[in-house]
Amino acid sequence: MAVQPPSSGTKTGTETFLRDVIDGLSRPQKTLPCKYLYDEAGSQLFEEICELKDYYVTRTEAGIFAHSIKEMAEAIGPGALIIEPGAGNCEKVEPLLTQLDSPAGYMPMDISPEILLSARRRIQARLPGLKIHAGIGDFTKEMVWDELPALEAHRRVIFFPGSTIGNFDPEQASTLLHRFASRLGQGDAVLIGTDLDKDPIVLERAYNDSEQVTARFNKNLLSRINVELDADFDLSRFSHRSFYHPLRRRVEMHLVSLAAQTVRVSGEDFHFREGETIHTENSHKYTLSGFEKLLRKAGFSPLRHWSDSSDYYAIHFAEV
Ligand code: AVJ
Repeated sequence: MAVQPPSSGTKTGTETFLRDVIDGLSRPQKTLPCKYLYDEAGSQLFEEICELKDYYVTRTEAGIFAHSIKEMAEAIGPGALIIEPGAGNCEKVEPLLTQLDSPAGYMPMDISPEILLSARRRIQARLPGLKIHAGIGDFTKEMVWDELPALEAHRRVIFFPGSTIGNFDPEQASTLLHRFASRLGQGDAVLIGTDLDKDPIVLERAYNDSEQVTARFNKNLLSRINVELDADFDLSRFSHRSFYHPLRRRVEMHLVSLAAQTVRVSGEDFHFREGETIHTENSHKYTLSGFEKLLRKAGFSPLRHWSDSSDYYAIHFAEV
């Protein structure tokens, strides 16, 4: 497998992180980009979230894959190249790769080289003949896409499970889908998972789990900033809050300042009023028709979808 190093001549990860944090904390509604929740500790906590009884998302999606993987592989057809933005440990794609008729290759991309490398070893051991090319970088940036080699394939399929698209607001999601479409050609496709709109009680329980793992996941972002950006967030003076916003059709995750306080980040002071929040993540929920509309707007034709019996979650297959 070819692993491209992050291109030189650009800002380092820490510089970009600092700039994003300063920028986010300087706004009237303080905010931090949710991608920074997933450092090593955060990714581990997220894996714990996925196992929680209260968090139905991962389990439900896994059930749909388990039930319908053959149909998905048939819909994709032979000789396909699978591209996975934000692949992480590449666990979700494995059953699909195993099921596909003579896949042309697999291209995972992720910001974490360590996780990609160990995933590559695992998948290559299981599928020795499969061509794997990993791209290291942020899939919302063009660069990592440019670094992927052009492999011959009957059809290219962007695999985007896990309701990651839900982290983007509809406008950004539309931009991302457009970008996917622009990287594909006629007859290429996406296989993409979305969490569906549902009873707010179920939603709020999923993001305020009784074991407080989500709270630790959220607050880990502050620890990370303390360590990596020389900051002095007092974790005991912030608390986790998640709620469903019905008009925006999304779960919002925030950190609430429990007192009036000043926090210093790399020598810069940020003031918090008591009760003021930092908005750390959105998790958008779609209706089937709402997401199909978004796909159409981005240039895709939705061909079919698979969902669970409660319609909690859907996996869409759409063609350019
Ligand atoms: C990884 C974006 C799918 O929105 O459900 C879970 C992240 N945040 N609990 C989601 C998350 C808090 C998760 N996604």
